[in-house]
Amino acid sequence: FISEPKTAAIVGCSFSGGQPKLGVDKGPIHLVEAGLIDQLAGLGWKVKFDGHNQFEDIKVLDDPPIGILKNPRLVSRVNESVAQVVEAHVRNKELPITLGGDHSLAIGTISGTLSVHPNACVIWIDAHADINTAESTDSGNIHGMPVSFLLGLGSKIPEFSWVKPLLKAERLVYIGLRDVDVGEKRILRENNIKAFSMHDVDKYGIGRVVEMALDHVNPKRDLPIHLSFDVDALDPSVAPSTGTPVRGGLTFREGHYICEAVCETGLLVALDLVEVNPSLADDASVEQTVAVGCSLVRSALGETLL
Ligand code: EXY
Ligand code: MN
Ligand code: MN
Ligand code: MN
Repeated sequence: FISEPKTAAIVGCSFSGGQPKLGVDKGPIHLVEAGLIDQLAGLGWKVKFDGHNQFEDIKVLDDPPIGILKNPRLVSRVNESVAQVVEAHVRNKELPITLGGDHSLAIGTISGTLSVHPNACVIWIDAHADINTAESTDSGNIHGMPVSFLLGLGSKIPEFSWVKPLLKAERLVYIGLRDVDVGEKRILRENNIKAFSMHDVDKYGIGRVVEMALDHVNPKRDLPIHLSFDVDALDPSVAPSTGTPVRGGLTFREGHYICEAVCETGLLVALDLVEVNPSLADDASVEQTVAVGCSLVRSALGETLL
């Protein structure tokens, strides 16, 4: 799907409005300062980067909760803008690499991908299912909800009416889950959504899990893939600087294996790397998490394949 020479477009999204902890908006700055662009260029990619998106032009002066949803207007408008940017890159046959920022940004990135490739599948790597609806959320943090918006589940919030339910449940698969709310488990069951938890990773091994995940969403290996990677899928010993760490996560190699296997399909059309929060740990942990983030992106772009 990507034309030669392959072009990647870095979409740095300094955004934290989908959750309450400051600092996650600094994730993209740290990833780029760590040398990500040169690293990708070193792999033979043409890399476009026109500065971090700070969304300064999006002014939401009054943003009271809708129900218990926090910052709903800001999250909506930022994502509408992200969707346009991602859509333009995908249309242009460039690979958008969205650096977060919190995972609410996937409302925009996946909307952008699906508006160009309606048949694309989504591989969601996360400790969490991020599928709460306006009814089921306990926290009101929209980074715990993007998938329900994309599937069109739960009551409709007029503020988000631009989000079209373009994602079909059978084109979505999760890997890495281990902290899923009771209401989310019901939503996964009722909508027949395929999810591989850490229990499955232990039971089958990551190789088999990725194969089963691809067999489910992409049985003929002919559909475009959007990979949305939340660093909290990794074990906190591997990626400590993140807002909602959960122990018992993916090892360094398991995380990289997923990126390599997706790269190997040749079907990747968009990548998100989100929830790196450089404010939440000591310097060494921040450096480690940022380095792992860069390394995952490189793997998705072919570094570790011979
Ligand atoms: N399920 C919880 C909630 O809805 O608030 C926790 C969500 C954490 C989401 C992080 C980004 O993956
Ligand atoms: Mn997430
Ligand atoms: Mn998560
Ligand atoms: Mn909860």
